[in-house]
Amino acid sequence: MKKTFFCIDAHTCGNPVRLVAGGGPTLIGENMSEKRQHFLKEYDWIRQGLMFEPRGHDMMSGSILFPPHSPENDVAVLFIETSGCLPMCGHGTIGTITIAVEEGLIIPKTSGIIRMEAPAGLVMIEYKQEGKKVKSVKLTNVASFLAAENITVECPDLGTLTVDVSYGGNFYAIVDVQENFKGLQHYTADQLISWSRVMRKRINEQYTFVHPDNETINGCSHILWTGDVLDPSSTARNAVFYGDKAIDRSPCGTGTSARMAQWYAKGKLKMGYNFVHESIIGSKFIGRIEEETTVGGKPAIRPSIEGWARIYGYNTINIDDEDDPYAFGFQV
Ligand code: PYC
Repeated sequence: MKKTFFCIDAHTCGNPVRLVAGGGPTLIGENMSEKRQHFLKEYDWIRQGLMFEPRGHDMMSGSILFPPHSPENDVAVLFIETSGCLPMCGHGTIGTITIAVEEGLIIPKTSGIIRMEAPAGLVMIEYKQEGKKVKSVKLTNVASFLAAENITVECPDLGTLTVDVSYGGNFYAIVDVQENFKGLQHYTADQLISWSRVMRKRINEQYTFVHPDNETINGCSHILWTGDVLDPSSTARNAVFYGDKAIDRSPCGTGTSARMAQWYAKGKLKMGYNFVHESIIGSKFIGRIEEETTVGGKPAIRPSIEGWARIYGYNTINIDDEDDPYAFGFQV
């Protein structure tokens, strides 16, 4: 089988976004959550071929566009990355919208506004343009909530850590500074990655996390490490572990949403204030609480995240398993 994918490559505040603009599959489903299940069952080889080495790398992440299921919406998006298909991805949304608007892949019904269907739910987008360039994208994310407080998990080298688990489109274990964890600036990225892999496995063995409105969204998929800011004008800094070997180079949109929901639940963040979140490399997203709401009877917020992305290349990628033993990629 030989398949060709027309991709446009960009990065959002340092983290990659590979948008599949041509060659994507036709999926069955009434919404993006159902289409995500169909893709995982029948077409996961596309994700593996485009995300894993040698065509991708540990941090690779991307998306595929689909027509919306509801006439008032503008687009539907499937997120693909090294770990699977996320229900929602913030840096992926900022990159996808930047590429799609600049390249004319979406013609919004109202200029500057896009209603985007993600597997996790409806995401509202506002973007600012100068000429053809998209300068910034603000997404108002799905409802986000603190799912569990003060659970304990054994971390190699560090010992027992106490973490909160919060939902911002994916479930995040948030590691705040504590006796056994001095802050992300005291450790290497390799240490954070190897500890995260073990902690994520242990958390999911000991605890269950299922979204109250969609049981296909389950499991703690990411670990969010916190630490000192680089720029004193920022609110907070984080390093998000995802996939098996990745630390997000962007401040992580769903991670920022999860952390804002955690701060909101603890009375540390109120509506109307900016939450400026730094990544491991110092790039920034601006977060805000747009609305107070509930999910499954728990207090929740609808957070917004604003950031930028830049297109850097056009990439025609072949997957041909008759000619290439690594057509579907590999992981070491
Ligand atoms: O920005 O939401 C995000 C994200 C998830 C995993 C990597 N980035």
